[in-house]
Amino acid sequence: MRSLPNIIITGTPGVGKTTTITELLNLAQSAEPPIPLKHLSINDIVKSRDFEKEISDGEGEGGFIIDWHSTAGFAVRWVDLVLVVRCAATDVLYDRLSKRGYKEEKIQENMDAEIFGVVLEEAKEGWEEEQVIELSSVNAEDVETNAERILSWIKTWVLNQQH
Ligand code: DAT
Repeated sequence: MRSLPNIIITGTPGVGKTTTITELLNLAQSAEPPIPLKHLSINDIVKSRDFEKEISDGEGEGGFIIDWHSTAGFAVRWVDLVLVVRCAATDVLYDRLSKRGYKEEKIQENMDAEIFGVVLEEAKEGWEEEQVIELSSVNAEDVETNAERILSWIKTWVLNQQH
């Protein structure tokens, strides 16, 4: 049994996954006692390493916060919670993707995926309803609120494991 949950933070590119995880890790580090979470950015490792191995090797300890725009390819048993970050404000999402230098076609593709909730539907196909949670991330305040919520879920998960 893991001592910390593994969590996927997923969602369309630009919704705020990495920003939320950065804030979460800051909060976890300054918690008393600190909670040793590990940011696993699939973007950064997918080309060079076998990410399945990375997660399954760490299965005993847990605490992986997986940052990826899809839940496809992850074994359901590895992941305790799937958090789907959403940005319903399409103008805001458009600006974020455009600042990233995405071409118009790629922006539209991602906007459509966000509007139709593609990532959320995919997550619901794999995990139980109570394991899949949507988090709205439109403004800076949302980042903090969402990170605090995630940390409190992690603490609750740990307590539940002990009983
Ligand atoms: P993702 O990891 O989902 O691709 P990101 O965390 O890199 O997205 O965020 C993309 C950009 O949008 C980045 O410049 C930070 C900004 N951003 C994300 N979420 C935000 C929020 N809730 N409020 C304000 N800016 C946000």
